[in-house]
Amino acid sequence: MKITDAKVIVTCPGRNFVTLKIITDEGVYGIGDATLNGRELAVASYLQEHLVPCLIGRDPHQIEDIWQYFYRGAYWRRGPVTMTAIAAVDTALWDIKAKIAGLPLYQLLGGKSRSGVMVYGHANGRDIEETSDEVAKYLEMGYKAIRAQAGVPGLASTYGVSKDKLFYEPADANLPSENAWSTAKYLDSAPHLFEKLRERFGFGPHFLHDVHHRLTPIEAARLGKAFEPYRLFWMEDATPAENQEGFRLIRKHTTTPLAVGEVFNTIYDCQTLIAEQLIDYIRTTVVHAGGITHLRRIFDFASLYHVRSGCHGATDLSPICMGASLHLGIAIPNFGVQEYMRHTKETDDVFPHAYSFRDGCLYPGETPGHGVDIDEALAAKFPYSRAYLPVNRLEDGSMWNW
Ligand code: GCO
Ligand code: MG
Repeated sequence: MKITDAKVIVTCPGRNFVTLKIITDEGVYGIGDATLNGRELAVASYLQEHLVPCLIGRDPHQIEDIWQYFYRGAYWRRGPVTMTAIAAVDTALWDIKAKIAGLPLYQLLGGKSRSGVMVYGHANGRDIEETSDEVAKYLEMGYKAIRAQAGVPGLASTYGVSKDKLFYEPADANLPSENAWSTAKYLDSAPHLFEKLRERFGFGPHFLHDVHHRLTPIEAARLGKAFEPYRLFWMEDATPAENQEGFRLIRKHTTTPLAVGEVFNTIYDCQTLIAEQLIDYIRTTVVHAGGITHLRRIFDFASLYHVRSGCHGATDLSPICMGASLHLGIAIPNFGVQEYMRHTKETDDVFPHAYSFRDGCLYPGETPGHGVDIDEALAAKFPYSRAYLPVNRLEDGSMWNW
């Protein structure tokens, strides 16, 4: 069996997505997500110019060898653009292998370890009351786990708070919009949100919170401590993790579980975090961490240290990534939770998929492969439209982490 063609498809059904479609001489094809929010065309070009020419003529069954060829074989390793491109190839190849076997992908990954994949949704509001009402809506929809974010009093805009509740989309402008940030104001307000949520909803639902890289380790330690009475499922991205050792300090001070890793792209980004048990959940995902092959390696490593999966699942990860992630999530022993931000109808129409939501869980479905397809004719009706993630400044104008 041979790969005869590989196409890079860029489409914007409400937001930009990059997809790789690998075609074989037996007519079977597979697809992989290659979307890197705000840097889409860099990945499209990396695939088109550098990986696709090397794919033609290869045996699509040799997934591990092809992965190693693009990772180890290239002198320039790692980085989000490279690893997203490799992920797309890898995901498409797993899709092909499972389709040929006539099996849903999870069967090739060891079969089901659980009946469904618990997901968390996003409740957000301009203030605590509005967020609390949003939480009530998610509970009505059957969610067992909910991420809660609220506007910070005194700040014009806050990460995670959007007008359109179900489809939060941070890449909101064709040049980066600017947010303002005050750590002091945030630290004073964030614990009250969870105090109020526990008062209203009790301790049944799981609550999560995303700090979005805004704090230093000692500030994160203080917040983790303040959250303790409200027993969060996790506190996410408390501090930027280029400096993995920074988490030692947070860990020393709080029992609030820690999650990190949506921007990581290899196992080396979380090696210390996992081996020293500095985190509880690793958020690496199929599309940004080298595909199913590499993500499974990360999760296996994590399983040795009681670290569980908590895959990123925002709207900028296409339904293909979600489908692949669900097959992995239902199979691995150390699954934790899966993020699930719903895609718009336009996006779902371009990417018909077998997965479905029921009672707070997603189910990958039984379609051979990862169960997600692309309607190319429809995709062609939505041309690329440049969109950036915002940037963030402190109130005195200093550049800060968004
Ligand atoms: C999350 C994330 C997203 C990211 C977005 C960037 O936890 O879902 O932090 O909201 O900001 O995916 O592209
Ligand atoms: Mg996040």
